[in-house]
Amino acid sequence: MNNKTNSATVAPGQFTIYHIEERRSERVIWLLEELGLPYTLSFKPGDLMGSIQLARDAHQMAMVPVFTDGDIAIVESGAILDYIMARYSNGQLSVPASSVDFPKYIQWLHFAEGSAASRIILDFLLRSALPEGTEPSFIVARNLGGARRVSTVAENALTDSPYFGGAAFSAADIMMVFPMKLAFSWGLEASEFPHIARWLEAVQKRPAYQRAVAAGSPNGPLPSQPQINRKLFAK
Ligand SMILES: N[C@@H](CCC(=O)N[C@@H](CS)C(=O)NCC(=O)O)C(=O)O
Repeated sequence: MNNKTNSATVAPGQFTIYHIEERRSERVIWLLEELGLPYTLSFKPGDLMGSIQLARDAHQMAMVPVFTDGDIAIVESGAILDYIMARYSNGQLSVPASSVDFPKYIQWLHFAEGSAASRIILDFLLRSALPEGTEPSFIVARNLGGARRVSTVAENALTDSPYFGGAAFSAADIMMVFPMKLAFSWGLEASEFPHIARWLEAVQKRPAYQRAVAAGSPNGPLPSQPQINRKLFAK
């Protein structure tokens, strides 16, 4: 654990995940645990800036996840999941283009970062920055409520489907957990989104998820940060 990769000498198929506890890099750990593929984690438990520095040494973007496979270093968690599945999963955890579930799968695989995470985080930042009692401008008002909007679409998708990718658990679910947990942690009520709550509980019970959390958060859950208003999305 926590080895730095010497990219000049590592053979393809030897994976390193640059990680920060409870962040998007957990997706990559989870996928590799589901697939039973070995990996090395590079991070400094409890040291956010130390972990970012390790990521910066691996990729100029200096964010996590960075994924290295031999000499290859790539960023973007969705692209990393696609890369791993395309090269190493033999079809596991993806949905073939010929399946009736393919449109759902491909939409949610990309929605997770493209719309869900980005709108939830923007909503949170706008609410955090808006002084109390201030009337938001038109453009700010248009973007407030993004968390509820994307969560409502996700909730509706799960009314007739156990998983985001349709009938079976897939990489689309691995991608969607991060933004949905974020929305709940910032105040969206599970009672208002019962299908998401049911799905979150089910997928987080998976043994591979449990192993990913144990590996990625060896000191247990991060302490809560009192400076973050965790109820910003409450009605
Ligand atoms: N869309 C990217 C987002 C990556 C991202 O923003 N990662 C965060 C942690 S979850 C990060 O590294 N933040 C540190 C920074 O940007 O300085 C992905 O899905 O990989």
